Amino acid sequence: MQDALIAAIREAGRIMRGAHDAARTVTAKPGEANFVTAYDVAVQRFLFSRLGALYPDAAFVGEEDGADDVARLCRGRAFVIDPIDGTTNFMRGFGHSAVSVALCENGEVVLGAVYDPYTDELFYAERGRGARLLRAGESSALRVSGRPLSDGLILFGTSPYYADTRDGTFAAARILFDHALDIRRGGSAALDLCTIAAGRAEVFFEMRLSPWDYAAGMLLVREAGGTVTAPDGAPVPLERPSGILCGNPTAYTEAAALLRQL
Ligand code: 2AM
Ligand code: CA
Repeated sequence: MQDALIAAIREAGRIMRGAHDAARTVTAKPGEANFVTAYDVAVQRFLFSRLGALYPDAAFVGEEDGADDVARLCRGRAFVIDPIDGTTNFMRGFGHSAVSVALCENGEVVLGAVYDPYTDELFYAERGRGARLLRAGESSALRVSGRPLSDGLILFGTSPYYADTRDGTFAAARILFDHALDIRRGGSAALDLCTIAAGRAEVFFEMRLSPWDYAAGMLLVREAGGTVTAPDGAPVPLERPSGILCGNPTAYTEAAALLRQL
């Protein structure tokens, strides 16, 4: 079953990778910097149909289906899918976007997979069984780094479609930058979470995201030994949008203390 699921996600990534006319298929969704391409819709349809055949008892919630049914993620089995996380990068040919798939059971994420078709890296976790990186036919364990904040790379997202988060975002970025090695802004929350899980950076935050952006990556960070909460330390819900603060346990604790000062 897992092999078939992983094969479906890789195939979804190939659909993305094969897009050479993405910019021409863009339509705007409500809100600033909120776009959808024909590929977002096609990849989501492909995954709903392929995974629906593999898991006939599961419900499906996706970024592009318009039906705001995230409450469904807390009942029974349900997939939550972002067909292309990092759509703005995808439209511009920036080469940093991913397919994100999470399986939830009664409000808990039990499986998370994020595939970057540009690097061919597939980040995979099952609850209680650790997180792995599958690449070029090899599988290796994912582990967060042990670096403190002072030696840390900080990843963040700007939630550009929500004007009310801007001051808080840049105040947080500034205070973390002052206490860390440097900052990065990549444009795909799912890949940011995987970058923390892989120990390539130390802290990630974004003030407002949707469950399809973070469900899979959140499990990956936790299974790799990291800590994930909302920016104020509260638990992250699955049934509504939330901010995210995560990192290796040491850097997370230091970052959370700094954000409490704001
Ligand atoms: P997307 O590309 O799938 O839309 C960038 O700041 C991160 O925020 C990306 O992971 C992006 O995902 C996500 N994002 C974009 N628009 C959003 C919206 N309206 N609500 C929540 N998250 C969004
Ligand atoms: Ca998306």
